Amino acid sequence: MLLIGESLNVMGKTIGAALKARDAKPIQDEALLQKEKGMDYIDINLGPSKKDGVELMPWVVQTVQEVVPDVPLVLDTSNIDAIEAGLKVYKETPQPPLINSIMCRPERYEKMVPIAAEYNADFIALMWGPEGLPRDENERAALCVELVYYANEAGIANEKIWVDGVVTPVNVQQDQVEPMMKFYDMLQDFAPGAKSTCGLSNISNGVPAHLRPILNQTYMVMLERSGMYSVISDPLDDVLTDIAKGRRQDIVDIINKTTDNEQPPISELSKEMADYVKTVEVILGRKLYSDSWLEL
Ligand code: THG
Repeated sequence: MLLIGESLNVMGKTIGAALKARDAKPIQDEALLQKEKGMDYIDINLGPSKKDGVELMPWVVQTVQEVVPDVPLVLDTSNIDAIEAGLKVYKETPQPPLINSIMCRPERYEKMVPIAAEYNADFIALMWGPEGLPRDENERAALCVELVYYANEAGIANEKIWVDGVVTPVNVQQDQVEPMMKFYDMLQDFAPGAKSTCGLSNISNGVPAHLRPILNQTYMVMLERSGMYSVISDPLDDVLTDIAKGRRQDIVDIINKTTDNEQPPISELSKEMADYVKTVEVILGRKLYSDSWLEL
């Protein structure tokens, strides 16, 4: 599983202030930390960045590339001109830069696909359509086919398209989990060779901070089984990174066994493993979500 670090983020306290002040040091420290933590890509998340994105994005790209020139970057803002300005100054990395993201809305993708083509960038295809969030796997598939077809016509191969089905928080929408997995299960049928990604931490948005890691970790393992290629994740979650890099087969096994209803009784498991069993059941909607799901 490839990892994209999420925490170079305008919403963060330290990073937000550093971006505003054009203070390079905290941003370079964050980039170095993410590399040390094993992130394969770094997401530069500037939010809407309407006012100064065109000036800010190239500054951040250059600031980060000064210290980690070999780490490919993800340009994350809804400001299209800011994305293009970032790509203009981007110094070649072993993998191409990744545009985050292109929505399945003609007025967006007609502008952005040509930019991806011109700069040879990969892009995240966000399954967010003219009517917002799709309701199920079939609506996601229909949106995906439309955008992939348009990109192919512009000369972009499926291998350069990273499909994001849009993860929603489990505590408000438990019923979106299954459609997501079904969508990724069939992705290769209608977009052969396409890559995939998602904002993993969205699943635990609004959940008490100490409970977020186990939800994120469990959901990542479940998505990997449906072919997920990469996730945007918290670089400070060392267990998540260990799982992603194949160092925690014990956790993968208990999660997959629980998905298949073949887990041992809770009483025979360590507290650590029992917690993963309970978390799978909440994510799959076998148990109703509540913040105290691990105590039940
Ligand atoms: N898909 C795509 N891109 C995305 C998302 C997605 N980019 C943004 C987001 N979703 C993924 N990135 C984050 C970044 C931070 C958090 C969640 C997702 C997060 N941060 C903590 C919080 O808000 O509590 C800490 C913030 C801080 O640093 O203080 O949860 O879905 N393509």
